[in-house]
Amino acid sequence: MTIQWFPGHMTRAKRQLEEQMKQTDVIIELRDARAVMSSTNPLLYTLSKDKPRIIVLNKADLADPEITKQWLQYFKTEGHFAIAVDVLKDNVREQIVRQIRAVMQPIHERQKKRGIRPRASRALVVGIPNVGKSTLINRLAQKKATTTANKPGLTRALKLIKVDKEIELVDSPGMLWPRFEDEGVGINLALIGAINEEILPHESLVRIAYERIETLSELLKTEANTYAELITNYGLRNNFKLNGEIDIERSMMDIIRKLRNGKLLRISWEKPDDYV
Ligand SMILES: Nc1nc2c(ncn2[C@@H]2O[C@H](COP(=O)(O)OP(=O)(O)O)[C@@H](O)[C@H]2O)c(=O)[nH]1
Ligand SMILES: [Mg+2]
Repeated sequence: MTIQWFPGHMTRAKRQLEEQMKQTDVIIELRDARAVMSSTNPLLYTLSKDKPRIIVLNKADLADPEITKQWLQYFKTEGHFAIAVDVLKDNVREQIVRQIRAVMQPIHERQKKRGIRPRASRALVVGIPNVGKSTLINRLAQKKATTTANKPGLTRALKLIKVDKEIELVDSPGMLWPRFEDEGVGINLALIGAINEEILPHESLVRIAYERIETLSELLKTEANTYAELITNYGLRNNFKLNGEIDIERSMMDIIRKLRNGKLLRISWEKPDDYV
């Protein structure tokens, strides 16, 4: 599911995120391993200030494993904890629980020194649409019962899911909106299927993929010397017809869908070298 964003949506999402953030101790930031920089939003750091953060590069099964390794090294060098996973298959729960304990420990130590008994740590899963937030929440929660945090005052009570004795998870994910204002970001997000492709014509998306992937026509088992030829010949080969003519639109959509689903190759659209 892709969502169209309007300024009103963003304002509402920001307000909600601020509210969720106030009531959480640790942030689990999901990014897409195929577009690690494009799938975040710096606003998250403005809002979360110095809260401990766990970076999860999700959909690593679709990304280039070599580049994912480079990203993990990049975050390590930057002093951040990051893991790369396929949330659908990997056992992420254990890794994340262990890390939440680790980052919360010094905070709990300080509280104990001040005579405060630490309560269960509250974690918030944050990320752009379609990055895998709901899937991760389900994994962490293991269908555990939801409780409600009593919050006096005007704030709406936060629904919490018990992960274990010491960790609770905010029931609804923190929604980050994509940064459309940057064209490069928009392209990467369209290539991974995080945003509505209407932002970019399908033709541009196929052209960009054709320019970036040398072997694209081979992978599609279609002979072509230009991206336009690729679209036509691929439609022809698959017999995509509309009113007796080649259905160009269907041909383009099919290529894009295959790319997004990792049906052609494992690809990362951004690498750390682009950011040094
Ligand atoms: N290949 C792959 N697909 C994933 C992974 N995690 C989630 N998905 C798929 O991505 C889509 C969006 O996931 P969802 O959890 O609904 O994302 P949300 O919008 O952030 O809540 C779903 O079709 C998931 O099955 C992953 O690690 N690998
Ligand atoms: Mg969701």
